[in-house]
Amino acid sequence: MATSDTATEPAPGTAQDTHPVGGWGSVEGMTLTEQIARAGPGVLESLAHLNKSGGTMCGSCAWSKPPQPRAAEFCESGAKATIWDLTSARCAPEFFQRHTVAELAQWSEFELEREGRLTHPLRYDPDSDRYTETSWEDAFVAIGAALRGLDPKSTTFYASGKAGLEASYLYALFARLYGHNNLPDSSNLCHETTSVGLKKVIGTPVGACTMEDFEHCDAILYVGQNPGTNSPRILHPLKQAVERGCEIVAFNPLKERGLISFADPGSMWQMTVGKPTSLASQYVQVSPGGDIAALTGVAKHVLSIDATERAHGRAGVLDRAFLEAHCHGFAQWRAFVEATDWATLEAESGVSRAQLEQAGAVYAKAKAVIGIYGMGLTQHVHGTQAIGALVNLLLLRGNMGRLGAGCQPIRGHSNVQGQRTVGMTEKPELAPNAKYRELFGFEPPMQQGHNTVEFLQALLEGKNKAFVGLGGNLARAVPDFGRVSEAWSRMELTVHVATRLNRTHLLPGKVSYLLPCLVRAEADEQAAGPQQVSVEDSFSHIYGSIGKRKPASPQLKSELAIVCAIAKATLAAHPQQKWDAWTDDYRLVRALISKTWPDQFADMETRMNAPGGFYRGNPAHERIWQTQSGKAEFTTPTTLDAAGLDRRAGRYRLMTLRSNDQFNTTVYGLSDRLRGLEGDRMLVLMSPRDIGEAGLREGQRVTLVTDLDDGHVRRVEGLKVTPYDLPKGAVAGYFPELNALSPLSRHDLLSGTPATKAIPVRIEA
Ligand SMILES: Nc1nc2c(c(=O)[nH]1)N[C@H]1C(S)=C(S)[C@@H](COP(=O)(O)OP(=O)(O)OC[C@H]3O[C@@H](n4cnc5c(=O)[nH]c(N)nc54)[C@H](O)[C@@H]3O)O[C@H]1N2
Ligand SMILES: Nc1nc2c(c(=O)[nH]1)N[C@H]1C(S)=C(S)[C@@H](COP(=O)(O)OP(=O)(O)OC[C@H]3O[C@@H](n4cnc5c(=O)[nH]c(N)nc54)[C@H](O)[C@@H]3O)O[C@H]1N2
Ligand SMILES: [Mo]
Repeated sequence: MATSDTATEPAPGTAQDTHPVGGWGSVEGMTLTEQIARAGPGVLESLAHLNKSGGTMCGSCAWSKPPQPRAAEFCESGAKATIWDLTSARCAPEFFQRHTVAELAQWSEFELEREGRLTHPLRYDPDSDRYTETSWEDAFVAIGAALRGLDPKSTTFYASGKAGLEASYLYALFARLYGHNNLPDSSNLCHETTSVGLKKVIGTPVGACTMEDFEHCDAILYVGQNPGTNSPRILHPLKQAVERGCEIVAFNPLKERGLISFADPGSMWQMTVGKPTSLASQYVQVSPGGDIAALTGVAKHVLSIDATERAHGRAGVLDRAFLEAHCHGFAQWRAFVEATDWATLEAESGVSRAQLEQAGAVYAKAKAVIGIYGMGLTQHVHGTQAIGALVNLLLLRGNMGRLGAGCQPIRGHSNVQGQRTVGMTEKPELAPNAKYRELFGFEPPMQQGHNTVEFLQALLEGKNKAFVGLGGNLARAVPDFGRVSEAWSRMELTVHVATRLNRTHLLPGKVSYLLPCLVRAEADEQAAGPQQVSVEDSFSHIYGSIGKRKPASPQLKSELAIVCAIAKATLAAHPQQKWDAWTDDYRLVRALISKTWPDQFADMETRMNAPGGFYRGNPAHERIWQTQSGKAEFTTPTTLDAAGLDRRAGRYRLMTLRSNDQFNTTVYGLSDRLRGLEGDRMLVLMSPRDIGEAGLREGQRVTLVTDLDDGHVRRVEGLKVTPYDLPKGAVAGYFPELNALSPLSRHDLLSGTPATKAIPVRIEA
């Protein structure tokens, strides 16, 4: 259905509200959360410092921090995350005296996190089934001894994407000194598809745009990313682009309000008398997993426009010079597209030829185009191919490596890209091994480590004996939650560096520690004085970040200090491995990062504090293709269905989503304001037509059952049928409540990213 309307009218039977994103509604949202989190005084001052040079870099998303920040350079989501961090609620040892782990395991995610910040190091006592206070010293000694007693290859060091570059660099170094490459991070659950898929086609594992490109593009293909909730600060450049005439074509099964209309909280005029800006001029409601077909259809139309133009003696719309000089695989791909008929493309994408042609017409006339994407492309069995399909389209007209053009993934955690940059990877060939030898005097392990899915497989087989987590709520965030939680407690050792209590902590291994750390907004005092950390955004810019708030408890340690102390307690002393000195002064660690990657990180110490940070460069941005062929690669699809599922009767494709009131498994409340859904997260969204055809009624509670014959039964009960504007055969609900339905075996075939955007399900009334 949807075409070029701004879609402020709710579809029949849906509960969507009509408020634009960003306006007064977001201010109300902030006030509410502020009350819930009971943040202490001074929180507004902390917010005012966010994302400005000399201030704190927000821990919510990885969007850019502009050199000329606005007065309030934060969004509703960033404010919620910061206020949540700075709560005055405390989850102290007395709390654990009152509650056993078995009892807490019955609590919801929201109830657990609402108890507030962890204040003391805790050790699990199996006799009383309680976490009890311990000293840092005892904790480190015990963890070191436990690690020394295990085969390093049977242990996993995970990171969630928040810890700064300094702690992450040392964490990866520690893993390799200890003897493994088992270094998955949260990227393995989201943009690993990018690390592998984008690298394959344009030779860089990260986005190739800069902020400047947003000032010069005249079309944006916006695929499977929800800016209103997950990266709201991007709405400002999008709005500015639209106001100067740029067209946005959205590809998304669900009409996300953030892509439809935006009122700017920074513009008093818009907030009071002005009209909100309409963002997407066309909304292509693809079927979940339908993007390879949809983007191929758009490209097919571009090829046909080109043929018509040339038949009339004009130059055509393809960038032939670019295709000739810079691309590989074009002829083969073109033959595939020409041989694929429209009926197939329509069936596989779930959208009409007319709509795909309309998108093709916008693309063909635009001089500079950016392709933006998120989890709607990456979390599929053929996610890497879906990224390839977007890149194919961009390459056709040379929209790569020039002003106003490029391919830009929107990353999740605020430093998830940076953690990969500084060596957090399971792939030994991506580790800085020569520098490790030179700077630290050891031979790094060259055996492949495991990514998150491989870790979970090893866990289920009883082969993974220890887990150290630098943040995250991994057991809850991954597929097959049920089987995974059973296996989790069988580990010999579990260590969590965390800020708040979560479900994974309630699955203690035989020896188990919960180590509370500072958040980014808190002052980090070490022997050499107040310490800064650094992070990398989605545009490969590096920024210094300093916390100013008084820590939630005098007991807290920084992530870096905890990593160094565990390393020191585990490894034999070595003169080149200066865990104490590095803890005293993080500048020494930045100096190591500069020495490890001098081309990218030279003079990091001063450059990271310049307004707008510093750019570590990106070869694809300069049209240097570090791919196998040395050129940008066209991807000839092996399938048009990114989900890799047949369309049998009674089978639906379940997309798992984030609400406006959550950060991953951290659920702040029950309001999904932007989608007009309030008070309940146990929902299954469905089109009114599908509800009718399935003989269901609105409000009825149903059970979703995973439709996969692999010997495992996966069910989630009590989901309320809720009409929503969705394509036929698509249903949607919330992560993490529905994670028990997601099979671990379904993941992107090249990168291992779990396929949580088209889970095959049946509905039982
Ligand atoms: N407030 C807040 N901010 C966050 C987070 C949070 O939980 N809360 N999480 C952070 C993290 S770690 C990440 S990775 C990012 C995630 O940010 P996003 O990439 O936006 O991820 P999702 O919200 O999971 O889903 C994105 C969109 O994909 C659409 N979609 C689903 N299936 C398909 C499909 O097959 N094709 C297309 N074209 N679209 C599809 C959905 O409707 C949804 O709008 O956000 C980060 N920022
Ligand atoms: N079905 C489905 N599943 C998904 C997704 C989906 O779209 N659908 N998305 C996936 C994605 S993209 C991701 S990234 C994962 C993430 O899922 P999670 O692992 O839940 O994400 P985090 O936000 O990293 O973890 C939150 C926990 O980290 C700790 N924490 C918070 N701040 C800090 C800090 O500054 N330092 C430290 N050390 N700890 C801190 C707190 O204890 C908190 O409980 O979920 C994935 N799972
Ligand atoms: Mo993520």
